[in-house]
Amino acid sequence: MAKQHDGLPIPVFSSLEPVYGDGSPLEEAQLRFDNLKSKFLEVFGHPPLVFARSPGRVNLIGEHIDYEGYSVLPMAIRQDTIVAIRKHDDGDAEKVLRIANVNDKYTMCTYPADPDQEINLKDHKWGHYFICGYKGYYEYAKLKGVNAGSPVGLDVLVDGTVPTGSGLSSSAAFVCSSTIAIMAAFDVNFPKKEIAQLTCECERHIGTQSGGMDQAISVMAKSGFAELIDFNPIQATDVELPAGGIFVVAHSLAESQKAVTAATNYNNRVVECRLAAIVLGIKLGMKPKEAVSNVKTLSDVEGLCVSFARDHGSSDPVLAVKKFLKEEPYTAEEIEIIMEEKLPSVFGNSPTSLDVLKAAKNFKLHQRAAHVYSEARRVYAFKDAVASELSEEDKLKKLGDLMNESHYSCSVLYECSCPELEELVNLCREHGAFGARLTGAGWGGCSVALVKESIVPQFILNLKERFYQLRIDKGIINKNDLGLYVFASKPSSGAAIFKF
Ligand code: NG1
Repeated sequence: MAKQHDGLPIPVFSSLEPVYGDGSPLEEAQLRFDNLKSKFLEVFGHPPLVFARSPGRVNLIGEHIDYEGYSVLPMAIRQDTIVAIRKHDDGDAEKVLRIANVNDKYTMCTYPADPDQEINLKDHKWGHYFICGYKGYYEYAKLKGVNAGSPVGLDVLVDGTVPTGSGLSSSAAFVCSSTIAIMAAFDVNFPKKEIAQLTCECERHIGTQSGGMDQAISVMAKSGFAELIDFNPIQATDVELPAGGIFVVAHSLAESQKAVTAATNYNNRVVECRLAAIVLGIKLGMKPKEAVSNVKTLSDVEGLCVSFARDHGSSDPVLAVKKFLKEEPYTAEEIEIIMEEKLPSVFGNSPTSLDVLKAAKNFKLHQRAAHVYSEARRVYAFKDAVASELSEEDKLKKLGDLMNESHYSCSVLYECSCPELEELVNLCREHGAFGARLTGAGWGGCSVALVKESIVPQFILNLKERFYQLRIDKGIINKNDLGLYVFASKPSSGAAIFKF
């Protein structure tokens, strides 16, 4: 394991090579930057002042546990979002944020240059993600005592290559590159781990109660390494993956609209985990009032669960889940009796949680807690296997097994898979992957498979034939775009600022 680098500020480069390497990735990047410069001039009548880029990510293991306080193990991918920005002068009359995109699908969004503006969640617009970063910058500057000056207008042009709704964190790539571009425009830089924390918090303005993994890896990734990301406080530790294995990412072509489905999917699980934690706390001896006010996540009651397990000759918190949480879904009334409090009053200060309560019929506390505790352990088992004395082949097999177990838990206990993902994961295994699983929030999006390097081209060909051909024939995707949907990925580098 290499030493930590997360206390350094975002690197500033005057050329593309340190981030994009050489050969065709560099040429591709050069084209994108040239296009951004000329389009910026065309749209705004001025050249951009500075650029920031932040990558998407693929999570290798540790799904839906970051918001419960547990460590996760993702790596950055090559696909990223680049934000070109220019700040207006203080004296300029028009105090407006103009956010344009190189992709015509996204029409220009304008917002007032007001850091205190509320984001209209009922009217979802792509530009809202920029406003998350904008609000976040001012909130953080205030917290740090940095004079952010009076708000001025900003011209912004965005170019993103992370597929949206794919579980590869296009949203975090956008929020992080936006925040860093704004900072760079104001000539401010902070340590990476502080920016990771700030971007995680500000992306919540979009209405998802996100955990922080995506922003953390996007900001702190290092080329050639996956990262073990810890929370509270956020930190990243390099993890060198075994040679001979490559991660292949494949899109299920089911788009997962996380912000739109938050009340029944993502935020629903966050709420269920909190309820499971409170009920466990009470069953393990806490007073209901104390549990309701102090227990926020399953990690808060893990100690109690482990003590219970120890008394029964184990160290596995799932033992307490099995003993104290019934498998049948709980009704709201059943939970309210245990908590001695009404659900809306427990979540009264969180409008997005109240939306969950309105939409939920019942709550699967046993299953969600069992997933979180077992998945948290798999992350460490994965990290330990990487560092172990096993042969390369045995290491890859062990990692593959852990990925398969993780998928089973996501699919059966956490119910965040979908038929297309199940089909894809099964095909990956059938065609020789050591292991395969859904990655990211799920309910659509991508799978990730660990594959022996020597079989990668054949493996991808098999997926094309068995999964994508049918979809090409039906006109769902274009044959020429296949490379966007299935690709092998090496760990890429994190956020950067470019001043040319
Ligand atoms: P996706 O939807 O894949 O970007 C989301 C969350 C993560 C994490 C994963 C599930 C955001 C920005 N990201 O990722 O924090 O909880 O789901 O492991 O909400």
